[in-house]
Amino acid sequence: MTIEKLLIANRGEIALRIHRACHEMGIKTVAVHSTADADAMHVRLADEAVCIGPPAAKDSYLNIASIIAAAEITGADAIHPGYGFLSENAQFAEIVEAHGIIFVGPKPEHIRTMGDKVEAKRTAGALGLPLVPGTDGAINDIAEAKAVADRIGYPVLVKAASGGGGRGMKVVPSEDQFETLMKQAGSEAKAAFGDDTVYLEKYLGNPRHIEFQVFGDGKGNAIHLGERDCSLQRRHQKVFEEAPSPVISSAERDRMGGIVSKAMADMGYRGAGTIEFLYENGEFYFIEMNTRLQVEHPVTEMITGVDLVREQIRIAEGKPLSVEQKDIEFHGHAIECRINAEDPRTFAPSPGKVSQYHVPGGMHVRVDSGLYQGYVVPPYYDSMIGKLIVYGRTREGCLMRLRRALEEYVIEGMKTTIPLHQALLNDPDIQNGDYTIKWLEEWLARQEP
Ligand code: MV4
Repeated sequence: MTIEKLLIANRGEIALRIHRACHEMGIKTVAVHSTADADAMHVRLADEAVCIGPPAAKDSYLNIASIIAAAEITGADAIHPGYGFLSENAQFAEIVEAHGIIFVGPKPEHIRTMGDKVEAKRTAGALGLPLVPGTDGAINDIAEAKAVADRIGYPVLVKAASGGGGRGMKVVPSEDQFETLMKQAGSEAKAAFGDDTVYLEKYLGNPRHIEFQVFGDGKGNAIHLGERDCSLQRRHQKVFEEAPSPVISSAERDRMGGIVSKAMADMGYRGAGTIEFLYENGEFYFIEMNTRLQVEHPVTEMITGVDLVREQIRIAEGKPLSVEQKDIEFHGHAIECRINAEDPRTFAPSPGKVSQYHVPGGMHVRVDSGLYQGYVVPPYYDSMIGKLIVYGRTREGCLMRLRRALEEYVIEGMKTTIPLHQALLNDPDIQNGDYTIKWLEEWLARQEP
C-alpha cells in the first residue's frame, strides 16, 4: 500500500510536523480545522482543508463523523491522529479502518489494552517488563488488598484503572486510612471516567520519569530508540524533556531497550509507542504505555537522526522498519522546552495576538510551532504554542546553546513560559541533571511570588 493523500486529524505544531513529513515523502495533505482555526498555519500549509465544526474540540477535532466525512470527501487514504484528541481512541482507529482508510497508528486492540492501566500492567508483566510491586490486577477484595499493602509496605498508592495524567491517584500513608482513601479514589475515578476500578502499587517517593521510544512493524519486529527523561513536570504537564537521560548509562539503555523492544516484538506491536517507567535507586518500574507519537519526540530524532513521523507513515504503508537495532546510534544531547501561552509564574492561560515574532535559528536549533506575526492564539485549546529543541555534542554544550536560543526568541502580545525556561537554566540542579519528578513543583514553591 502506498499513501497518496493523508488527512491530519489535529492542529497546531504537530499538524505541521506531520504535514512536513508527508511532503518530504511526496504525500498530499488534508487539514481539518474548527471555525476558530480558519487562519491557522496548519490550514495554510496543507494541500486541502476542510472545516469540521465549531471551536469546542468535542464538536470539531473530536468529532469522528466529521473527520471521516472529510476523509471521504477529499479521498484521503490515511489518517494521522497526532497526539491528544483522538490519538488513543481505539474506537476511532476501528472506525477509520472499517472505512477502508489507513490508520497511522497502532492496532486498535493494542490501543485499547494500554488505555486500561490494569490490563496494560498485566500485559507488560507477561511480556517481561519490570513492574512496580502491587496488586495483581484490580482490587476486588479490601482484605486481600490490605494484605498486599502490608507485604509491600506503606506508603502505597491507589490508582484508577482508567486514570492517567495523575487523575484518580491517592497516596495511603498507613493502614488505618486504607479503606477511606481507597473508596475516595474509587468514587473520584467513577466521577471522572465512569469506572471505579482501582489497583494498588508501592508508592515510590522520589523517582525520575524515564520513557523508552519504540517502533514495531506489526509483524513481530521491533526496535527501541533509547530513552527520554521527562521528570520536569508541573501538575502532570511536562515542561522540559531531554535525551539521553543524564542518569542512564549506555549499558542500562542497551539492557532496558533490549527488554522493551523484545516485548513489543512479542506482542506484534505496530507503529510508534512509548513505554513509561519510574526510575529509582537504579531500578526501572513500568507504569504505562502510550500508543501514540509524543510531544517530546524531537529530542529522540535529534540524537538518533531517525524521522519518527516518516517511520510511522512507512509502517502504516506496510513497509518494514527503515533501520535495524544495530544501525541505531546515539549521538550527543538534545533538550526540548515547551513554550506555552501562559503566565510564567501563575501558569494562567494568556492567549492573544502575536504582535512581534522572531524565532531563534542557527546550528542545531529547531522550532516546531504554528505561530506567525499577526496570528491570534485562540483560547479554546491547549496552551502550548511551540517547542524549542536544541542539540549539542555534550549536555553542557546543549545547555549553552539553549540559553542562547531562548535569548533570541521573541514572542510579544502574550505571556509565555520562555522566562521560566531561562530561570530553570540558571539553576545548578538543572545544570547538573540532578532532578526528579518532585523537583519542579518544589522549585516553583521556592520562587518569589
Ligand atoms: C506513581 C508515582 C509513585 N509511585 N506510581 C503520575 C501519573 C501517572 N502517569 C503515574 N504517576 C505516578 N505514579 C508509583 N507507584 C508517582 C507518579 C507521579 C509522577 C510520575 C511521572 C511524572 C510526574 C509525576 C508526578 C507526580 C506523581
